[in-house]
Amino acid sequence: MTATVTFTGNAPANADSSVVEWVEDIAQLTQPDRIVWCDGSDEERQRMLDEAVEAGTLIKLNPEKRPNSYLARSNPSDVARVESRTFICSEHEDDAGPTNNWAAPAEMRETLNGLFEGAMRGRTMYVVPFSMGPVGSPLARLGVQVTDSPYVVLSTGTMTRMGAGALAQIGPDTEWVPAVHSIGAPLLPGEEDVVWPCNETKYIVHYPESREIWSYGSAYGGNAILAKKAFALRIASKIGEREGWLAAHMLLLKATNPEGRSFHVAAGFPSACGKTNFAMLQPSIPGWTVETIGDDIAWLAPGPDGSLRAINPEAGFFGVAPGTGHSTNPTAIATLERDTVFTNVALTDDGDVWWEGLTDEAPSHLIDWLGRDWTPDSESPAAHPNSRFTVSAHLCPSIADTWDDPAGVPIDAIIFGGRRATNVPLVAQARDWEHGVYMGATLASERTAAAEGVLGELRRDPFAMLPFSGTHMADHWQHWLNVGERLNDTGNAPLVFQVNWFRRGEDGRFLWPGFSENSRALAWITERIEGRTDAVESPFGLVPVDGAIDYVAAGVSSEDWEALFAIDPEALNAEADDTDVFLARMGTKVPDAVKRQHEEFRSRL
Ligand code: GTP
Ligand code: SPV
Ligand code: MN
Repeated sequence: MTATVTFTGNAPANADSSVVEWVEDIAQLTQPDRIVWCDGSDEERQRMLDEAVEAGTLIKLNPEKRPNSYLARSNPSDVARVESRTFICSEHEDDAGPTNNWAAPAEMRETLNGLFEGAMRGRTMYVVPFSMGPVGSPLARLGVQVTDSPYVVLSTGTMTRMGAGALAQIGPDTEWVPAVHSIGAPLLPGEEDVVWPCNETKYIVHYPESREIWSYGSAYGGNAILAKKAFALRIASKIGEREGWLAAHMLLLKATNPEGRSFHVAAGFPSACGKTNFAMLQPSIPGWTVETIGDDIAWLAPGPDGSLRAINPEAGFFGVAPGTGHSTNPTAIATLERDTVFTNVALTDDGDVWWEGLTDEAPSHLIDWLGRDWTPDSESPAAHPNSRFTVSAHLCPSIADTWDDPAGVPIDAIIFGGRRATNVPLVAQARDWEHGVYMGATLASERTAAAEGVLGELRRDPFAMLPFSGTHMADHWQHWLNVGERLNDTGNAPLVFQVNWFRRGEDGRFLWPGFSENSRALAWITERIEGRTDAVESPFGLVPVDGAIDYVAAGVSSEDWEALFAIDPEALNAEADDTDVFLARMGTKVPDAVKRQHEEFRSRL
């Protein structure tokens, strides 16, 4: 043994040697001042919250307004996922595909070794074991992240089952995903720290074959909470491909109709396109209830009975703040009453938080997300458009009691959706699984603030996974076709649908009120599952017959209702041309089934 043992001398006695040795290696490389193994206890969390307040990273909110809640303000350069700095370093470039940044693993390892060398000097390295999915569930997976960011430890504590319970699951033969994270801001002796240390240089790197994650330079969200997008989607999509299950950027919900029949739904919308809101839906239709199972990630696996079983691998919500208000998402507002960490929202004069859309009227004075005085006359928004809340799932009043069932829930319907001002109807049913895969594969959406880039620009976001696939996108489609075949064989394949809450009129306003009224599309979907309502053919698939959805009760005029389903042949032909270009860009791996479906789409125009 070398002198380096002092680094890991404080490892829990039951920590598997594979973990201890890895921690030791990373400590050798990054040279932290000390190592803390996180146990996930309440005392540990409180201690870290207090320390983060002391360091200025967190501002404690007024406990009378919002008990045990905090505000973090990030560095203004560190506010969203950086897709341009995210890499899938598979052995072969062709396994990453045209939608991912790729670099040769050996080359990337060399680059990262250089960056991580001494990166944690002057800081504490936290060892954060976690389980994605209920601890011990056959569908759950284990990981260990090391990080020098207390904010990231606190976030991972909320978003996963973090601590001693997860570590105890790791034995000599257990597979676990190692995730190395550094903010890349070593401290010289005596150097004063800043409230949100990070580095201009950023790398979010995945090695799909060896199932490793390395992240450098950012402390924000998906860049840094590696359990989430890096593990539960990018690495998991690769694992799922090998093992026959699906990692999806999807919410999970349970809808119960007035007769008491329940349906489980998985819905994939791109970032900031309504998953949290749909998962927490309060139906406007009397007699219906919706319960929440997950709001961002679903793992879907064919079960022993031939049904598609789903778990939410996460344990909390990292949700978009702007637009979340009493009138749009009262369930989220109730969830956030206490025990919440807010990031990049505004601070009120009485020590509470505010963001655009929380209330109809803005307070007369705020401190904005950059720490500046703000009034309603200010030019820029008070909260960053990608400001977020981090809160435990069990604080959500609509959480289903089956949300953490180790066996998962059986999925009845899969929905794809995006932000589409034009072309895409409010709701349509795929003719079959293959058509559903085509819907997912050709999904497009207008860009949001969840990632860097030009807002509003239409981009393809297949399966809402463009930034999250650890594999070649066309391989992802083939994998969905393969899983569908297995489900079809048992007659248990879920029905597939597409929705669009964001179609606009010529005057630019949304044609559909959205939010609680989305229950009307959801109810129609369940009626299709039950075979209770007819549908008519359209180029997009099967759409509701007249009278099947009570749009008048939703406050929608008959003109707007028609516009929500209007077909503009010229615009659709242009979109089909664009799909040709897109499919060509995806290359030779595009499954024949997807090409066939595209030809069929054209022939129906
Ligand atoms: P990620 O966490 O980034 O994956 O996003 P998400 O898909 O969970 O999106 P979320 O539910 O947080 O919604 C993002 C934004 O869309 C918020 O500002 C919502 O207010 C808004 N939004 C959600 N549902 C609707 C809807 O039905 N209609 C309209 N007009 N806006 C919506
Ligand atoms: C998303 O961007 O889809 C998110 C937030 O859910 S993050 O975890 O940062 O990816
Ligand atoms: Mn997301």
